[in-house]
Amino acid sequence: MARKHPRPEVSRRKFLVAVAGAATAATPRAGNADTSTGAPPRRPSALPPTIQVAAAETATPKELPRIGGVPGSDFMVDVIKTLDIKYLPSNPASSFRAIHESLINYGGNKMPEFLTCAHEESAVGIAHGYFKVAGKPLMTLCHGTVGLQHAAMAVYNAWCDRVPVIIVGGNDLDAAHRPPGVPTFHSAQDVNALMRDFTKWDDTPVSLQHYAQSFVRAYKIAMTPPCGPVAISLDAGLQQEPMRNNGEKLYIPRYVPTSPPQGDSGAVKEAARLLASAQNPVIVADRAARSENGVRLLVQLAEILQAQVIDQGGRMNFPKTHYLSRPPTAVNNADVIIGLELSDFWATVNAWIDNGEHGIGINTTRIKPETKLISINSSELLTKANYQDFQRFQSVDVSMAADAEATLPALIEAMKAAIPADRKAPIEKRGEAARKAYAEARERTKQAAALAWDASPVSTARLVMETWAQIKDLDWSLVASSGNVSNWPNRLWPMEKHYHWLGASGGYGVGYGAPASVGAALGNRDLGRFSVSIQADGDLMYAPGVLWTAARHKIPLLAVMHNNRGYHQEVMHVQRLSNFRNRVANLGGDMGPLGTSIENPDIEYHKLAESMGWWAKGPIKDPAQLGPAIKEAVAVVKSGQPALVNVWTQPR
Ligand SMILES: Cc1ncc(C[n+]2csc(CCOP(=O)(O)OP(=O)(O)O)c2C)c(N)n1
Ligand SMILES: [Mg+2]
Repeated sequence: MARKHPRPEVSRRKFLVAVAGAATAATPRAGNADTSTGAPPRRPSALPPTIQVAAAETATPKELPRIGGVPGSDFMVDVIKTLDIKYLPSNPASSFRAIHESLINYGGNKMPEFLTCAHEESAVGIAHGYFKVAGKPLMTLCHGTVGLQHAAMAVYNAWCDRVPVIIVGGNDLDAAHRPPGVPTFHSAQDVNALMRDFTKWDDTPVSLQHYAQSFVRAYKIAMTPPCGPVAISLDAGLQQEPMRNNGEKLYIPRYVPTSPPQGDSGAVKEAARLLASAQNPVIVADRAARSENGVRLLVQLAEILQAQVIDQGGRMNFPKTHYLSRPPTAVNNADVIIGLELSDFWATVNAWIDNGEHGIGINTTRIKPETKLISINSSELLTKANYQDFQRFQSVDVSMAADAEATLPALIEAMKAAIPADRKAPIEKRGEAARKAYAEARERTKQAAALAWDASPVSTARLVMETWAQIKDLDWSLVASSGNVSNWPNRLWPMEKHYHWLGASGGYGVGYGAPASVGAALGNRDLGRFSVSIQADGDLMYAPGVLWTAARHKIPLLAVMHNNRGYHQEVMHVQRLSNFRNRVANLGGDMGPLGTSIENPDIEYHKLAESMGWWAKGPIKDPAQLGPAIKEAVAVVKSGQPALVNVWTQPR
């Protein structure tokens, strides 16, 4: 539309002169208050430029010097290209400007391709989600002190979730040569110290050859189970300077993957003996299956024993449609329990009840006193002191510091040899009982899901099942389920393939769901799969800028919102404390105790998403409108775009 009163064209040069003159005339002298109103003196909105600024903005710029030779950061790119790193989600910054320039110009922005991120936490979250689909790590570049501080929580989640991410932090080490001011604020003596407690390894290369070794080593360490994040500090000088002697015979070490640690043969035999003679063996898996093969192996082990399997869901370990799939209470009657990559064995066999008159919880056991415990857990090889992700100490009878998936073939073979002929019939009988229990449990779950089916706001079971109805015929992958929807997807969807469920954040740092979904959807995009996430409101608001990254880089993702207008978990915590203390919780006009609601004003997530290039719809409060809205969104996602449906839901 044409303006009613078009402004006259003002050239920049004339504009500067005009502003300078006006500002000089209008600038009141210090302390010169407007005596008529008593108001303090007003500063002009545009200050006159200094002579230097005016000269810089108006004079012909000086010829820039050209740096001769081959940039050090070009060699760094050569090193990166020997490894299989497809994307580089990152927020740009001067501390790594030299390698940034090499990556996009010398490296052609391929392997890796730069993905523009609005927050370092989003960049690491994207890498986290991507790995769980693709099985390959991504690298991110972070801006020294401030960028790494933003990234830290997401790195902690990756650490707890045993996911490799290569974090490269730009840093200007040379105090005598680095630019003063901002770059110095952003530099540190040891920038990796910030995340040393929750990275597997880190280094500060001081030469290009050192960089080549460190980078390949970092990749190798990150990818060796138990996997984990690694950090490399990247000196600005080393990136920026030309290679000395124009090459000085630098070499790039070859990457050869390390095979995962397998359980000791004696311990495997002992585990097989205990399981073979058990009356009621139970398998518990958390981060056990790293691949489709892991799922297959676990099914094999379970069927040989006709043992019930509890899938704690750190990964997609066991098909939910299998009759041996059981809820966590199945440990109660076990006489032998084998835990595979459990993040918390103590809480698997014990309970902590948030109750008790002295303000501390009560510990109780979930199992019989004589139950034998077996553990295969590679995390034992990765224990550090400060952060408490190793959880409470649990004594077990057979303990293997080994990778579960790598140990399963040997355990399966040992099982076959260990089961005596006269045990085969009772084992078969166990299977029959399990089929019956499984069918009954499914019926109970369906009945529970039907409760409040027509409620408005929408029940979480309805949210999850209306979503299911629209995706069930696609090659789908549930990339994240943030917030708490009473675990309905895992209870109701027929999850069978290893990418049907990717597990949660690891460290329970909220704000994982949105970026990890985008990262996982990126991996699925390249494999031709359909990605869907259940997106909580609280989770999205930590760093919603990742929505823009998804639209910018054409990452198809269906985000169905579990918008309960609150930090509902915290609603319950504060309410519970109010109850303990016999006080009425102060709601301050909201639904939950003060400080726990996300309403008044209600966030219009559909508009938020739309503003960043997503197709979006909402807020949907009437359950009857949900199916058609998701159907529309699915069509958009199939065309290659992200889509969000903002649904008002019940709390859980
Ligand atoms: C980084 C971080 N900050 C705070 C918390 C505490 N916390 C745990 S659950 C939760 C609520 C999250 O809200 P939402 O994602 O909407 O899920 P809901 O509980 O409402 O289903 C919060 C704030 C946390 N775990 N991580
Ligand atoms: Mg919420």
